[in-house]
Amino acid sequence: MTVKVVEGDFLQGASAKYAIVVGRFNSFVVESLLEGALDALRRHGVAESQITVYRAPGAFEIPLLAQQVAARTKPDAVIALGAVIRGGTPHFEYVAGECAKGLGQVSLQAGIPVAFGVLTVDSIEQAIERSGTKAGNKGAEAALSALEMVGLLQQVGE
Ligand code: INI
Repeated sequence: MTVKVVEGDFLQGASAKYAIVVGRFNSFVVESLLEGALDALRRHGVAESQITVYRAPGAFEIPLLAQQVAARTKPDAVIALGAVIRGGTPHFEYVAGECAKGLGQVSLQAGIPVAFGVLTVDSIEQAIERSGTKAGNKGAEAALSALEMVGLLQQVGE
């Protein structure tokens, strides 16, 4: 008996259309996430004409912008990028929680992958580590996840 396995790769999503929704807050970190995401898409064959970047004020606003972009421009995937840094304030919990919850809703509502490249970290040091230094670049990881999911969804039901 041969079991059919359906799995994405990084090839099929190359001709798809991607929207990157970026929160400007903590921009010194977020711009590195954006560079990482763009670099990952380009190096996997996605043309720049297939990518549009949208900027929101902060992570709290990312879900609404992502929802509107998904509804009005019909991308194949959204890549959400931002940085929520705790810094000892309870504001963190609300902003990070609403951003994650909202993006999950957008994904299911629109029926497209929404990659979660929003850092939720305790310190600026952790944010720097995850935006292109010793812990990799979470923007690039999010872009790869979007690419893989686009290819995977193309295969479902084939
Ligand atoms: N927005 C972020 O993207 N990251 C943060 O760390 C952050 N903190 O800590 O306050 C943050 N706040 C702004 C928030 O996203 C909204 O833009 C603001 O509350 C206006 O609605």
